[in-house]
Amino acid sequence: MFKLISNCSFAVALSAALLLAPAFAFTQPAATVAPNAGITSASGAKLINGYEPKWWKEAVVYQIYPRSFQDSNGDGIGDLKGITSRLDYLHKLGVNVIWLSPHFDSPNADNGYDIRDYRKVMAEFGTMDDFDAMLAGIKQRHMRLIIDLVVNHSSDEHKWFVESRKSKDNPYRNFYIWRPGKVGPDGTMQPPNNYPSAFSGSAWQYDPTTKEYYLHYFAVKQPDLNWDNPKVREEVFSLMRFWLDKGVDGFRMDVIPFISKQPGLPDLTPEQLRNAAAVYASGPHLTEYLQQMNSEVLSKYDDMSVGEAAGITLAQEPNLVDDRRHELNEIFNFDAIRVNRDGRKFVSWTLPQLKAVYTRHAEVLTKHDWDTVFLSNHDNPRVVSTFGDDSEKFRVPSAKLLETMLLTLRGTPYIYQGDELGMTNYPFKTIDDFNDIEAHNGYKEEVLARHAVTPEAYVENLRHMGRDNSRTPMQWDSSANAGFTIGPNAWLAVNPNYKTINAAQAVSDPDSIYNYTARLIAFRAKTPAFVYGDYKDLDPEHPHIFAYTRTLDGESYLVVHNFSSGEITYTLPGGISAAKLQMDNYAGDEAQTPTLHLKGWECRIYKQAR
Ligand code: TEU
Ligand code: CA
Repeated sequence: MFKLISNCSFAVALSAALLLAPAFAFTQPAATVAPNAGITSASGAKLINGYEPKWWKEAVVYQIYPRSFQDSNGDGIGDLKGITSRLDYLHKLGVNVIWLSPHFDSPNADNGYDIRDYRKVMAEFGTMDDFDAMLAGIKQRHMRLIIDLVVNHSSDEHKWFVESRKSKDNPYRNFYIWRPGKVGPDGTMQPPNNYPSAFSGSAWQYDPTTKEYYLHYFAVKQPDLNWDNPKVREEVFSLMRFWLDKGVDGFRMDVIPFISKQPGLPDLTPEQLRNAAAVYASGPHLTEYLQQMNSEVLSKYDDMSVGEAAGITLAQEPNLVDDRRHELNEIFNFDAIRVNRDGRKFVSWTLPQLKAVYTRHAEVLTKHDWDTVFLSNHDNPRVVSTFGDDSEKFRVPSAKLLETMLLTLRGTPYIYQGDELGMTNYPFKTIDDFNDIEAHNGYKEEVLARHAVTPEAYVENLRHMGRDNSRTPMQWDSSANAGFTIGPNAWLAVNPNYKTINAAQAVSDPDSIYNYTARLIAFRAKTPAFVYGDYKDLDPEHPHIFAYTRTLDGESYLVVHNFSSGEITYTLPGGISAAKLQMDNYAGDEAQTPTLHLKGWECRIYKQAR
């Protein structure tokens, strides 16, 4: 496997009342914010603390992995009708944008990230009518939908590739990246260069029909599209318009920095081999292709775009998101997720390392840039098991703390399905418990072929890092298969802890992570400081306390987290008074004092006196 270094997350009545408020409070005509008078953006909008207000900056995004969300017909596979049946659950949580992982026709070599037909719904997920009904249900609830644009590669079963591989002079030959092999010193045919695939082995696959190799940065069944061919770009822009014209509100773009390939495709140096993603993400035409996509498609709609930015460093981030460049709105930068891993290997991490990520982001990104905040997704383990404490005693408070952090840091927050329930990693025992192609290919290479690790050590690492941790079915209730399916078998095993950790329990319990998160989202929706406010870490070196302020127009909120299971007495650094408690993940009985007595994994939000 190559190291994708940059990848490669009150009272119930009150919260219900707040949820009736418009979905995007600050950019609605009646702004609740006092913007910096007289300062306007290029588009004429009044700036807020130097930022141009946008609905996608104020959004709280919820990621749905459709295969695992809700099955409606008993085949054990989540589907679009299932999603539609759960929209009220999401609306009550208060999220206002849904990011749907791929729902397109696919042979599922990589669970839909290998697309066979970009204009067709995956048969297992339903029909285009089901999609339209889902979209209508989302709009009815004043939410928005972004879909997954996977166009660095397609499926090898896409008609373009079926044609492309037929002959060297096929009109679609140049839709993909074909090269003759090299003759090795021993006379055998070798791949054109030493590029590694993210899913183990070479990034080249020999195809006997034309006796050439095609490039695939991911699985063999995911051939990379040739973006240097203008016809490929036209096809992509056309399929984007197809979905935008249907009413979707934008795209999450899969490994988008990889679309421009290196001229001549030279071998990677040993140094580059340690971080192939950085080379794959630095092709010379990336800017040109994204600007073309923006001018021909994105700029014509009121949409949002978020790029998955494998291989992009923080310093490079403005090249993709600075609003004067007209490319993307925001990207997923994996700096935070990466603190506990070396490639795909789980390593220990410290709180100062994590805090430093957020400080660096605040320093490097300007008011023309926008950031994302996430700690989990369908490629990463469960947030509470990774950054919190999933023991019985601390699972609930630490999951609430992590949601608090996500929703009060700088940038658009992304909640991955099930994290609002505190769903945990799965107790995998052997490689046979996994579905994920990455897990299986890695096992074949590292355990079976290279004997680099024992089967036990390999599975132990996957228990922490494996992508299937977050892909186990949503836990809806305590009935068989957690209410995910009425059929006998879910496509991937349900976590055995579903009897206690499930949505039915969470929705009915006012103190659940779900209801706490709903209150937090409602609080954020009326508190522009959490969106547009400045960020300051008050105590970067403290090993267990994460304390920061968000300040807008003289209004300041203080957020304090105890990232440990121990009780901590903490005195706020010089001059900071704790002021008025707004939210607490434990029953808030604390006196208002600069010295705080924090329980294990306690977090609080205070409003500071002016
Ligand atoms: O992921 C690309 C990526 O950079 C990863 O996080 C990757 O899945 C992992 O590191 C493999 O080592 C995107 C999608 O999110 C992922 O689900 C797909 O498998 C991949 O692209 C290919 O489409
Ligand atoms: Ca189904």
